[in-house]
Amino acid sequence: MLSFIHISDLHIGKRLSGYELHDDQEYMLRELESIIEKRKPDAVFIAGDVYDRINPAEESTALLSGFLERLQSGSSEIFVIAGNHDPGEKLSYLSNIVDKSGLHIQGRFSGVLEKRSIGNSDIYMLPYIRIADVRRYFPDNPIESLSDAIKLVLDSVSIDEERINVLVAHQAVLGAVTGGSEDVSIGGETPIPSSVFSSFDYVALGHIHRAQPVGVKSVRYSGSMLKYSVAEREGKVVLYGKISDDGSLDIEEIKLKPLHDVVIRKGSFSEIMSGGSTDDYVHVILTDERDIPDALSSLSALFPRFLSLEYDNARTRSFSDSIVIGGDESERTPDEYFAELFEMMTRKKMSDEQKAVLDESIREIWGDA
Ligand SMILES: [Mn+2]
Repeated sequence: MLSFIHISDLHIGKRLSGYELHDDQEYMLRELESIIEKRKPDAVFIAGDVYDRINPAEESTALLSGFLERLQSGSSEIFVIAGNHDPGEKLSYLSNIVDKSGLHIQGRFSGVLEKRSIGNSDIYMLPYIRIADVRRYFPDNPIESLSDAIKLVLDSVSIDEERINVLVAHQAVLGAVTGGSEDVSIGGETPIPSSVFSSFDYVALGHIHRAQPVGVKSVRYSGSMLKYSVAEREGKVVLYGKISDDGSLDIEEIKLKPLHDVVIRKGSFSEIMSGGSTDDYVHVILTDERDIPDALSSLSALFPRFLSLEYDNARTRSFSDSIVIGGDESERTPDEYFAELFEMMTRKKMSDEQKAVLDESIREIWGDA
C-alpha cells in the first residue's frame, strides 16, 4: 500500500493585480502542512511550479525552504519536480545531498527518468520538458511531437509491473479543462494523451490549475493551491490517495480554505457600494449603462483587496469580454490613461521620474504631434 498527498502549482511569489500574496501563500502552506501532519502519508508529491518565476525573490525561497523543512521533519518522503515556471537548475541545487534525508528534488531532465523507492512502490520524477530537452539525449530517435518525446522517456526505464508505480510530472494532458490562471500556450506544444501513462498506477500532475482526473481516474491534476486569477471560479483542493498492492486507487479531495478568497461582485454601482465590504480579493462587474466617473477610487476605498473593474452593459456587450479600466477613454490623454492603469496594477502613484519616462516613450512612439 502507498498513501500520498498530491499538490502542485504553489506559484510562490505570485502577485494578483499588484498585490503581494505572501501572507495568503504562507497561510495556505501552513494549511497544507497541517493536513499532511494529520494524514501522515508515505509520500508527498509536489508536481511543479513551486515558484512563480525563474528568479524567485529571497522571501519566496525562504517560504519554500521553511515549508519543505517542516514537511521533511515529518514521516513522509517528499518528491518535488520543477514546472515551467521554476528555475530548474537552482531548484536541484544540493539535491543530491538532501536526497538522503527523504527530500527528492528533480529540477531538470538530465536524460534519465529518476526513480526512488518506498517499500514496494517506485516513484518516477519527470520535471517539465519540451521536445528539445529530450532530443538532445536521444539524437538517434525520431521525435515528431511532445507525445513521442514523453513516450520515449517513459519507455527508457523498465517498469516493474509487480510493484506500485507512480509518476510525478508537469505537462499539459489532452482533455484537461484549464482553471483560468495557467500559462498553457495555445498553438505551442500539443497536449499529450493520457494513454502514454498506462504503465502507472497513479500520475500526479501539475500545470493545469483546476483539480481533475484526465481520461482515467488515476491520471490527475491537483490544481493550484490558490485561485490565481479572477477567471478561477472553482474552490481549491488537495488530493489524498491510497494505492493498494493490487493497484486499485482510492482518492479523496480535501477542500482548502484560503485566508482571502477571490470573488466577483456584480451589480449597479449603488448596489455594490451599499453591499458592504469584504476582506476577500474582489473583481467588480458594474451593470450601470453609464460609466461611473470615480468608480475605481470608490471601489478601492470600499474593498481593501480590490482587484479590477469591468462593465457589463449594452456598450461592453457590443464590443467584447475584455476588461474595461473605467472612465470615458475618449476624454483621456494617453498618459492619464496609462497613469490609471499603473496605479491599478501597482497600487502606487507614478513618480515624477516614471512620468518622464512615459512622456519620452509616448513621444518616441507617436511623435510630438
Ligand atoms: Mn502553474
